[in-house]
Amino acid sequence: MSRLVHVLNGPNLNLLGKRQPQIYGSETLADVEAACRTLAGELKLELRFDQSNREYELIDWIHAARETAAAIVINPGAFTHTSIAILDALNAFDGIVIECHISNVHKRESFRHHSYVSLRADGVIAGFGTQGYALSLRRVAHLLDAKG
Ligand code: CA2
Repeated sequence: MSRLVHVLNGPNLNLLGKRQPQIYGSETLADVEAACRTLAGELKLELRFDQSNREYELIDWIHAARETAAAIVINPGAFTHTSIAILDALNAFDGIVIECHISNVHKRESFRHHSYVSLRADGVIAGFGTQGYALSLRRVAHLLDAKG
């Protein structure tokens, strides 16, 4: 059985660590990817890690994951709050879906309180900073281990 986890990052997350450290911290996305790779090795997960500013590219990766991945960890960025298309793509994926936000979206502007992606996600994490990615991977490994 596949233990491939595809970690997907949406728009503007390429700027992580370069602006707004008070909200998103000082780690870059490359730092987050490196930490995820180390942890994935420990958890015996295979990892793909991508970022795009383009909605269609995220959708294409979700479609590709249908054939290859056991789980998707997704920080859809602002598409969280707008994209029915990403929700539809995730609804066509049979594996585990974890929605991961660096900031606590519920403590922020009201337009960040609603998530289309949460309608599909098996778990949601928010407000744990970039540590949320590691916690998401741990949850995926736990669920895959439980499936046997
Ligand atoms: O908290 C999160 O992870 C978000 O998904 C981040 C999105 C935001 O639109 C969501 O409401 C919550 C924004 C990502 C932008 O990332 C930046 C990082 C550093 C500097 C500028 C943008």
